[in-house]
Amino acid sequence: MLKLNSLVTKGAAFLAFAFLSQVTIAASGDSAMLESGDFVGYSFWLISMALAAATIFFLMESMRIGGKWATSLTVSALVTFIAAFHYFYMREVWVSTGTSPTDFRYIDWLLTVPLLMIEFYLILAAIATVSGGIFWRLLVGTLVMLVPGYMGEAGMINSTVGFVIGMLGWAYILYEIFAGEASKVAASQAPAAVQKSYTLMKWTVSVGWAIYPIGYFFGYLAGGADASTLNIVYNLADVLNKIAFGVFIWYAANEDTKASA
Ligand SMILES: *C/C=C(C)/C=C/C=C(C)/C=C/C1=C(C)CCCC1(C)C
Repeated sequence: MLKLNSLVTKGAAFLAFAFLSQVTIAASGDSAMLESGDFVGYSFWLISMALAAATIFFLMESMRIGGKWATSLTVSALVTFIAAFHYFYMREVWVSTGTSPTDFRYIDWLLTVPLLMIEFYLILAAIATVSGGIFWRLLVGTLVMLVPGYMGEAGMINSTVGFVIGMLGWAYILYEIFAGEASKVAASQAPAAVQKSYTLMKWTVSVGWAIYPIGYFFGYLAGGADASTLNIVYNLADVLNKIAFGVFIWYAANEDTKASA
């Protein structure tokens, strides 16, 4: 057992270093130069590195804590991993064109938001018996939120219509996590540490996520927003919505594991 453990840890360390070298290549590659004084460019860079570091942390902790929490922590790592690669690319788009990498944000969201939604299911599944319906309803809410939002931004449908349908999808997600089955399981069966992280996660989905529709509103419905401001705000929002969100899950995993040791 001890042998297997150290083998797994070595494997994880190897993966982490392979990832780090990949990050270094991707980040320094054939990129256009980041100009001194380009604060939006700096914010893309900083978030890229924070996401890469968070990925290694969640991976290593998933190996260390393991057990019933391994999956939740691995999914946190997947979120930051996927986002890190999108951020390398988005930085390139910004640095070489000075325009917002909107398409890539949506591709990133389409992959990472469903994974963030799975986390609500996973942290509850770690401590209680829950139905898969929680996950499927949150997934439907995600698609109703993101697909019309993209179509509205891309000019495929009227931008107000895209916004309104997207808001309904988000409202449905909020309903599920504040008043639906997920919230009931959390309130009635979760130990204190899991309840605490569930609360932080649900407020992240309310307050942290509000930044994106606000950006959409100013960008498309209220006469246009400054691309620099919008990108800095989105970049900072992702620190909360992707990295801190993962840290909340890590907190529950760590506390629950210590409590049952
Ligand atoms: C890591 C990325 C995250 C958590 C992205 C979240 C994106 C949203 C919450 C987007 C929401 C939108 C609406 C609620 C209305 C329509 C426009 C959207 C897609 C920007």
